Amino acid sequence: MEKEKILIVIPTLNERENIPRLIKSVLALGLDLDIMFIDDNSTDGTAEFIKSCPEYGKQLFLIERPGKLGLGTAYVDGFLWGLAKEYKYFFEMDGDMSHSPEYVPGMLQYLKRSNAGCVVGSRYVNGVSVINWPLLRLIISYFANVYVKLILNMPVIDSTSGFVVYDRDALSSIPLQRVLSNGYSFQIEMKFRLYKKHTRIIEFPIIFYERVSGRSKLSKKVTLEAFFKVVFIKLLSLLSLTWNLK
Ligand SMILES: Nc1nc2c(ncn2[C@@H]2O[C@H](COP(=O)(O)OP(=O)(O)O)[C@@H](O)[C@H]2O)c(=O)[nH]1
Ligand SMILES: [Mg+2]
Repeated sequence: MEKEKILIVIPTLNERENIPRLIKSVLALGLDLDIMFIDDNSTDGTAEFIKSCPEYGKQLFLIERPGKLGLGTAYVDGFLWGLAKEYKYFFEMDGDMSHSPEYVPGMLQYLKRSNAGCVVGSRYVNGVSVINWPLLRLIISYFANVYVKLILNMPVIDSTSGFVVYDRDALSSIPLQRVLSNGYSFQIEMKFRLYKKHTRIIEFPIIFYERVSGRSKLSKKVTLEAFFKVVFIKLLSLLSLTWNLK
């Protein structure tokens, strides 16, 4: 495998209407990359579509899980698969086209040019760059970041963003099997764990587009989980000397 190879990990739950466009635009970037989908038994033919692509088994890979096991464990499964191989860069991306593949080369360049371990595609660097969200959702997301800043005090503006690229060393420094969060707080916890390892995290401005097809799979329960998990993570990091060890 090439030394600089990229793995893009994409969790999917009923994204059949979105992934053809997503796959096409990611592959059109012409980068040396593979995509790993983690599908939680979608009922709309998502996995079948992936398997029917000519690139399947070459540039497109798929882990099929028996049911909705959550976003966090999906990423962890994808990362562990990639870390067992020789990928150098690991992207996290949603499967609903909210994270435009056009930012991938820029985020990657930014990571390579810096001494950071992670670049976050950030919605709140230049004001607010989110398209088509209801006002309430925008307010919740914005204040979630303010809340996280207050509790965890890490130098990241958009800590809940799920559009991220990690350098292999940074990602492999995180004890992935010990990550506590499975929903929105997964994004926060990953960044906090890096921050606690003194890994530099930098932000790249992106415009986030709300999905056009399908619907959100993350519930109010997941939002609430994130609210409490942030405090829990903070407490654990203060009380347990081993919480961030492999
Ligand atoms: N494999 C898997 N994917 C999930 C799960 N929950 C959400 N996703 C995927 O994660 C991405 C983000 O979820 P989405 O529903 O768009 O969340 P939102 O953007 O916060 O509304 C999408 O690609 C979903 O299909 C899950 O439990 N398992
Ligand atoms: Mg979405």
